Amino acid sequence: MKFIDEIEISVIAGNGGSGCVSFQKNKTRTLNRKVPNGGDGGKGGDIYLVSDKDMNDLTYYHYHRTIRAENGKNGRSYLRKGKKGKDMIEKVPVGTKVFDEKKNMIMDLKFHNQSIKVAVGGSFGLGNHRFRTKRSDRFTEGKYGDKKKIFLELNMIADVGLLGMPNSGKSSLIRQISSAKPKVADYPFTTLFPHLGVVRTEKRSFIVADIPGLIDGASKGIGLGIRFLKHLERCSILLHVVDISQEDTRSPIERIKTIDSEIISYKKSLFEKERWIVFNKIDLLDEKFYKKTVDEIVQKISWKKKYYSISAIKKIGLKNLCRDIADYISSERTISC
Ligand SMILES: Nc1nc2c(ncn2[C@@H]2O[C@H](COP(=O)(O)OP(=O)(O)OP(=O)(O)O)[C@@H](O)[C@H]2O)c(=O)[nH]1
Ligand SMILES: [Mg+2]
Repeated sequence: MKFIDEIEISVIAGNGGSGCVSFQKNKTRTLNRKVPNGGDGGKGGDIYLVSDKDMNDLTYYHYHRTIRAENGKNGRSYLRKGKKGKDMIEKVPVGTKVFDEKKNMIMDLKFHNQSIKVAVGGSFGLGNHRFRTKRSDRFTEGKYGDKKKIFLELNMIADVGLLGMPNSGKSSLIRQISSAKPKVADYPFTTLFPHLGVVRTEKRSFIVADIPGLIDGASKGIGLGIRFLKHLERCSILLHVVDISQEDTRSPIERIKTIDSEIISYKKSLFEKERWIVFNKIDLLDEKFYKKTVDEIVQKISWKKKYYSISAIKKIGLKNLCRDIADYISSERTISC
């Protein structure tokens, strides 16, 4: 299965139909002149992109690299206008940025049902009835429609982004709290591309993004993570999921620092986002032990922001976490309004 979040496509709008040259039949032959009655052509179809919340990625365009709109039809006799070419309306996921050939952004489709005209159909030609000079056989041709390349880049729109090492339980968490059902398994890199899930709380709903795990060197392109970090750039909060039970060669503190340094190397603005630590898999540890461990970690790394102890599998601490996220998002929206 593919996940495509960047692609170049060609858009070819419809050509305008040409005007017609025709003359009215003069049955009585009383008039010694021809009356022009050729109709105008039809305009070429335009191409629009419309954001749709039900589209996940840009994979559709991998199989549809060229989008064409219909040509306008030529005009006909008796002043009949040629049919307008049908517009082409294609869906893109919410969060798609549209760039022109020179890579200048022309639109950021941030909300559901926003649209942009990316190629304009050619204008129609005029029939000879427009040129009412004597015995006129003048007409004009329809114009070519736009033909160009555009670039689409998806930056998913989510309120909350899940970050962490592979196997820390990010997908297990999103499965428990939201509608998303990414695969969960006991090996690294189970998640290969981002998933979005909607979480519904009493107060409000919010969207969570689960991305593949990050490892050492992610910011230099090692593993899968870096490629997908851009999907967290629009989030209000990042949740750094840490496996507290893991008997790894590295301590949880070292693992936290690894992720921190990867995020900072990727982009400072991402590092400066509101970020909470979520210590997961507490069901595998004795209560006293995990509390002591968590206290030690937050002290040693001088963590000043929020942190939570949860078990994604046993659903411990999830309600509290989701309630706080809903509160945070609501307060942030109020401030920014
Ligand atoms: N005991 C226990 N196991 C958990 C918990 N959360 C996740 N797991 C297990 O940890 C393993 C990894 O979980 P995933 O949710 O796939 O981890 P991930 O962070 O999405 O991993 P990647 O997609 O590889 O980055 C699975 O075997 C889960 O069943 C938990 O709270 N308790
Ligand atoms: Mg996963």
